[in-house]
Amino acid sequence: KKHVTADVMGRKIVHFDSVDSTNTAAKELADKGEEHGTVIIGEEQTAGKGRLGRSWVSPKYKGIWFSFILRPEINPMLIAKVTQVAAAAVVKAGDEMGFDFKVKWPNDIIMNDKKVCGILTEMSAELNQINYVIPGIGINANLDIEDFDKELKEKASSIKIESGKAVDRKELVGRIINNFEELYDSFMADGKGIDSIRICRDKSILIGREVRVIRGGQTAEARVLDLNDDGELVVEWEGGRIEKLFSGEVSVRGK
Ligand code: BT5
Repeated sequence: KKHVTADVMGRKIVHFDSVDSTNTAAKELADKGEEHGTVIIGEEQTAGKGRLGRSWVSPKYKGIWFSFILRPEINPMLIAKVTQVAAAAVVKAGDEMGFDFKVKWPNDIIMNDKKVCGILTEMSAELNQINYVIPGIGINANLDIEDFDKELKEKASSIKIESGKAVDRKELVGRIINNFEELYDSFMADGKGIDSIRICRDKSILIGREVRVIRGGQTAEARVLDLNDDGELVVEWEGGRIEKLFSGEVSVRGK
């Protein structure tokens, strides 16, 4: 805990040597009333989750697999912003430690065109009331090439592989928690999360690129014009129509 100087975030840290998923564990704790700001960390996840039911490779001691329990009083429509706050907190920590992190909207952190971190934000809400929001962050800190299967090697990597040296996981997670508190407070203050969005825009790998957008099982080609102050991806479809995307799956063409 020596790297955590934040007040509320990480005031309590629940640590597991092994856990199915820190998001699932966080939800169970939150259902029992666990308070805002608690962080759940697992040294390994036996059933790490990606989005849309996909799985997340989470070998023991090599990564940083963790989740926050948040109880914000915001419109459930705003939960995508929590993902941006988390992404910005990771990128800022990378900057502080000299890692060249880029952001692939909405939830991936990239080094040299390979994914080194993913974010999964889950929520429990009734009517227009949020009960809790759980952003889960998975960082491939010290994974080795052998930790990825043939298919994953093509698109995934670790900070250790890309930077050539092992990462101090405690320092990195501490910095992320501290940055998360600052950026989350700023989001609560302005209701938009402008500071986080700007960090994500500055480090975006998508702006100016040709991408493939997958929506409702359909694929279409577009050029990314901007990440606007509302955190939406502004794209121009082939043919010239401009649209703002609020969430979705985007892949860089030719990759
Ligand atoms: C994500 O999903 O990128 C969200 C990942 C969130 C993981 C954290 S770890 C702590 C917390 N607890 C959890 O159970 N989850 C969160 P998505 O964009 O759907 O990407 C998933 C896809 O990335 C998979 O289908 C694989 O192709 C690939 N993948 C799996 N493991 C990976 C890894 N360790 N690094 C990079 N890519 C991976």
